[in-house]
Amino acid sequence: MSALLPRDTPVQLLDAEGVVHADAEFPMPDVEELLRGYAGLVNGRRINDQCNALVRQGRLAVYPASTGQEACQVAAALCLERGDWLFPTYRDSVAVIARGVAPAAAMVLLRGDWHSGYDPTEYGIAPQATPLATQLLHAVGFAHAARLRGEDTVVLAMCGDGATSEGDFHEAMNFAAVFHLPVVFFVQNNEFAISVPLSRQTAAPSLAHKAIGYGMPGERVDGNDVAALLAVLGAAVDRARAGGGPSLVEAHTYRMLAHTNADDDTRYRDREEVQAWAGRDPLARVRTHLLDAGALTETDEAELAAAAEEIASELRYAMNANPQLDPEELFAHVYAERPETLDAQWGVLRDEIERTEVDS
Ligand SMILES: Cc1ncc(C[n+]2csc(CCOP(=O)(O)OP(=O)(O)O)c2C)c(N)n1
Ligand SMILES: [Mg+2]
Repeated sequence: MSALLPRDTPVQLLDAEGVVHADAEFPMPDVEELLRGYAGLVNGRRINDQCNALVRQGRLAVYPASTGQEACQVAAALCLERGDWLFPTYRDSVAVIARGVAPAAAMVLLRGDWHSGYDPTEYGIAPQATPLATQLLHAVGFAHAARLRGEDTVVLAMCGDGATSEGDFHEAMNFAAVFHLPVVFFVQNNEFAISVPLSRQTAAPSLAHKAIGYGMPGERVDGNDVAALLAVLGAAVDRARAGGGPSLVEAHTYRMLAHTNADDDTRYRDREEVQAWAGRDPLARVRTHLLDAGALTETDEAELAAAAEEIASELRYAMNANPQLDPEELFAHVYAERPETLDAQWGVLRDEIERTEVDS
């Protein structure tokens, strides 16, 4: 039974200084995988910076940044095969992009243009969920259906620390365990649910400890260590694919910025805490390790930076173009036949548009 319990301290393969800590259970990923991870981190950080700027420029309605959490984002995408499925939240845009969606398409939701800018079936990625923990139930239902159809699909479902207090979290974990489904629940514990700290969220020893209550294994991992994340998530995915059932992985990380641009985090946390986490940056440690191993040169770094800059500039260009939107789409796909009440609302909006077009 104790095999279901997580360790007392999170699995770590690279510490904040980039020093290797060998682990008997979780071997260090090979250099190619680490280089892929590092490239994803460089792109992810640049995308986060760019999106934060686009919010200030009024080009994005909102951006829940994953700044500081890029290792979780990148590992979640890299540990899955093509036919697998990812169920992300509003904060997981970098994971969506790391799995292949074009950044501009990933931003459609946060720009407020449409519910999702990509075709979920093309990428094996569900639409990003804003209602907390609902995506966990969708993920479990999806895995159940895939199994009934005899498909070899693994589902990775992401959520935050706050979302673990939702009833949906409990129902999803319980159903997945009882039906022994191929689901990896991946909790990014970034210490806060908007202004609510983890200490007000749970009295459990850790979020990974919740797993044993459902009869599935739980593991804790350093969420700023991409090497450890690739190893731990990779093992959880392999187990699920081999018929070993679901598991819960809790990554210990930190939300370096405010919840979104609509939040002022100086009101509920002190700068010393934020500063301490800046010293545990996910990019620095793997970079140091790769440089020390002679696996990363100055030329490689320049190429990675140039590629990230190219992504950011394409995103800027796309976001600066005014989208051609049809306001009537607001009322589409709600009912098979539009009821009179919605007709009336469209009438009000149409009149408003006509009036403002005449005025301007
Ligand atoms: C069902 C539901 N209740 C409340 C909210 C409002 N809300 C949005 S984000 C958030 C905090 C979530 O925190 P956490 O799960 O830790 O994720 P994080 O934002 O830290 O990534 C809340 C309460 C919501 N979106 N959905
Ligand atoms: Mg959180």
